[in-house]
Formats: sequence, structure tokens, C-alpha cells
Amino acid sequence: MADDIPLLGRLRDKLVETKRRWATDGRLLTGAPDPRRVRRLPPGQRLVETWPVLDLGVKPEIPHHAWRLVVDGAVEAPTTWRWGEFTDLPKARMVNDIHCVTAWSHYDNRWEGVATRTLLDLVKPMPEAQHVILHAFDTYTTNVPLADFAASDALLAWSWNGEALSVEHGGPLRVVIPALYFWKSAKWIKRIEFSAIDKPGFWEVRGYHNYGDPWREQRYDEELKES
Ligand SMILES: Nc1nc2c(c(=O)[nH]1)N[C@H]1C(S)=C(S)[C@@H](COP(=O)(O)O)O[C@H]1N2
Ligand SMILES: [Mo]
Repeated sequence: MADDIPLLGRLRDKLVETKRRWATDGRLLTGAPDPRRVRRLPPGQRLVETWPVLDLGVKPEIPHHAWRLVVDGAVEAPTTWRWGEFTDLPKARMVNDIHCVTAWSHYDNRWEGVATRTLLDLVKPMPEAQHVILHAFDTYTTNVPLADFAASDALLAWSWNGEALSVEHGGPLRVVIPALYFWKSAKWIKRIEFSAIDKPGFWEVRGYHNYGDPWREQRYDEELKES
């Protein structure tokens, strides 16, 4: 059922190509990382007041009745949630800053949803599950280490600043992992896969850094820099 969600729009090939070129050109790198987070704003970022929308040109519209979240792979308790079941889980409220690799940062986002730690307690990753692969309804994927998915400030959010998360920002449900560049925070999440092996996602195979720490300016694949 969840595989039948119609995709509105088409993949913006030019945008993807431009962003791929940013990676090979090393755009926006200041060469002045701030690994100890002395400043609130990571290097090379600028603060914006309105929240930009970034996607691949495709916005899936997922009605709650058709929505499913599948959690599978190396977990003791693989689980599929329907919308009402998911929103009945213990709720979390968090406020955090987000940092996009295209250089905008947006402070003090108020989220409501389910803490990733709550989800981990329920599905119980096996010891070999060191990687988390996030799969979205628009076919986007991204990879994060389990330790970062499990960060205390990470959640699966359905609400932003007191309102239901809009479709363009990833509603019904998106991932929020504020300590990494925002491309790691998959919108329209449909599957969370726990894996013993790493699986680089959409941007990670197109020149973007596999980890993506904004304070270390890990915008792009380090190998590109050397060549
Ligand atoms: N499913 C999906 N998630 C995604 C993306 C996407 O294209 N599809 N773009 C990523 C990028 S590059 C960024 S910066 C943020 C943008 O989120 P926003 O549009 O809510 O600002 O979502 C990330 N998550
Ligand atoms: Mo981004």
C-alpha cells in the first residue's frame, strides 16, 4: 500500500547536477572548522529567519490512512506502525537548530514527535546494527551511524512550532538529527533500516560527506578534495 503513494512532480536533474558540482568544487568551505562548537553558528553558515524548502522536486502526499513506518533489518523486534499507532507512542518535545549544507541555518525549531531513543527501546537493534539507513517516500535515502541516530536531540517529528509538519517540510513524519547537516534528516520517512554494513544514500554517492558534521565542515567527500 505504502508503495503506491503517487509522486507529485519530477526529479530536478539540473538541481542535482548543480549540487554535485558544489561538491567537486568544494563550495562554501571556509577552512576554519569549529570542532569544539565555540560558536552557535557552524563555519560558513548564515542565519535565516524563514525556513527554506529543499527537495528533489518530488513531494509525496501521504494520507494518514495509507501511511506506514517500517522498521526492519538487524533488530530484534521488526515493527510496522500505522499512523495512529505511531502517534500513540510516548511523545517528545525538543527545540534545536538546523544546518543545511547549502549554508543556511535556522535556530530554535520546536518539534514534537517520538524520540529516536524511544523507537530504539522498542525495536532493539542487534549488536551488529551499527548503521541506520533512512528511506523516504520520494525514493530519497540517507545513512547515519547508529550512535548519531540515537543522539538525545534526535527525533521523528510530526509537528513544528506548534503546527502539523507541512508536506513540503516532510509531513506526515520526518527525521530530525540536528547535530549533522540537514540532508541527513530524511523527510517523508517510510522505512528505517538497521544494518551491519553502511549504505551511502542519495547525496552521499553524489560527492557529499558520509558523516556530515557541520562544525567540522564535513560538507563533501574528503576524497574529492584530494583529487
Ligand atoms: N525525503 C527527503 N528528505 C530530505 C530531502 C529530500 O530531498 N527528500 N532533502 C534533504 C535536504 S538536502 C535538506 S537541507 C533537508 C531540507 O528540509 P526542509 O525542506 O524541511 O528544509 O531535508 C533533507 N531531507
Ligand atoms: Mo540540504
